[in-house]
Amino acid sequence: MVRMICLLVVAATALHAYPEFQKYSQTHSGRTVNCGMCHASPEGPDGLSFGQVGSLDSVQMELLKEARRAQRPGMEVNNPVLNTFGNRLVRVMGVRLLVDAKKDPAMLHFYLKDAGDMDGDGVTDAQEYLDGTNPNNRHHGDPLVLFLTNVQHHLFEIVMILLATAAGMFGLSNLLMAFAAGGKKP
Ligand SMILES: [Ca+2]
Repeated sequence: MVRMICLLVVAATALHAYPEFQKYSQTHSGRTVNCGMCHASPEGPDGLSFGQVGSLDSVQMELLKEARRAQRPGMEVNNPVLNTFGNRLVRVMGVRLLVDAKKDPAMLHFYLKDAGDMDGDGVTDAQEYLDGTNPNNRHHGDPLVLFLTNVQHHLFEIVMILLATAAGMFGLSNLLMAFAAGGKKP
């Protein structure tokens, strides 16, 4: 009986899935994008596993319902079947705009343009959506882009280390020359 209720809940929630965004991100980037970009479970919201609708307790079900009522942008939500990025999407756009954007998934990039860089890897959430990388994971992305971004972020420290190294080598060189000069007989 409990399992049947869970399956009914799962069937109902399928209406709220957003595979259009996953498909767009995948097509645009050429990367494989799973549901874990926005959802707590990489398998998506529908199912009985952890992070899926069928596994939620009564408190989490209330949070889910509350998040689905967040029609307007700017409302704080904590949907247990979404991850941090997914909840941010709902907060930035609201459910109504999100549903509208399913018709034109490229619009998600437009709405996210001021949403920042959630994982702090230097690549904006909007760009990660286009790149098909995980906005929740600062280590997931094009290695060259992440490397250049990190260099940019730590440029001051890198310059300081290079200057200290150069000064150290200059000092060592002078010291060795002094030793060499001191060892010569007059
Ligand atoms: Ca990022």
